[in-house]
Amino acid sequence: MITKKQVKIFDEKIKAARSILVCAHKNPDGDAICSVLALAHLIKLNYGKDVVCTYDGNIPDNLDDVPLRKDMDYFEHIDQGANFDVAVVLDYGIERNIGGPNKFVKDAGFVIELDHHINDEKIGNLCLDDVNAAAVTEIIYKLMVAAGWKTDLTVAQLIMTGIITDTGCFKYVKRGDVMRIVAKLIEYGVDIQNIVNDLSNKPRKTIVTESASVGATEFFYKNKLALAIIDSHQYKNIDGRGETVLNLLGQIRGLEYMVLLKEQKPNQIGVSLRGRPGYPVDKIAAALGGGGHELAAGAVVHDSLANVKKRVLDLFKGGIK
Ligand SMILES: [Mn+2]
Repeated sequence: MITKKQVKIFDEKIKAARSILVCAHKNPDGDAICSVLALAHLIKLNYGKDVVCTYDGNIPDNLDDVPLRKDMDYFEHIDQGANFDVAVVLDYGIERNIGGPNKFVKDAGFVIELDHHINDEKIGNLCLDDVNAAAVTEIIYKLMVAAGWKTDLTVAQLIMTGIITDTGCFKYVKRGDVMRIVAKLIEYGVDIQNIVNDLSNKPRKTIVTESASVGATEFFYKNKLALAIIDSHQYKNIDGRGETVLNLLGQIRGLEYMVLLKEQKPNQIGVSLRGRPGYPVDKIAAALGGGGHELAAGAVVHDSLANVKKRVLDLFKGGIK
């Protein structure tokens, strides 16, 4: 619930600001990028102000056709001495997830956050957080309505794209609230099929590499756990995620857990964990120094591929009957 008082503070701070930065978490996903671009565009439409949209890490290739995508600037490409009156931080979870842009956030006169992650160490001076929101773009929609802002089809498409990507195309929707927003966006003119089509936008080498990884998957613990690997050579062909590997493995009958090990560089292994409903993976991710959601979590472990593989399999051992 966004209060009138919160809207008033947001309005006053944006009105007074001569410079505004908007950013989200490092290696932004669909919700992170679309919430940055939607909020920046709403500020432009309603306050006539240009906003610096920045990020750290990589933007997945399948998001190349997101509206206004070209407005996302890599943080090293913006003026390093810049000082922002207001920094808006979206979808960040914990402070260290912000990455490079965090130096601008730390120096900003006022920090506004909109997030749906559980976080006990908030960095915002104004916090428009909602852990029940399916996506941060859902919070932006609610802010837009509460503030009575004018909007356009680009904003509507960005909000829908954030919802689609963060809910796995509505699979993870838990409350009717977000679907009522989806209905409004459709009535406004957003075409879900077009958005999903635009998101099917990966380079051929990525899909070919991901398929090869699936083909070499090993199965453990009476075929209840699948473990796939993307080595350092294959890693160059994917956009850092390998989501297709997990999606394909997740369709195998009887499988409870999916593990993907990505050799980002020697002795740096990205671990992605997925569980079927009833088979949580968040505690295993936490044991590896990472985190995430109950059924989708991960970590980055600084050790050899062989050692990380052994460690992950050992952690699952106790939990699998
Ligand atoms: Mn999100």
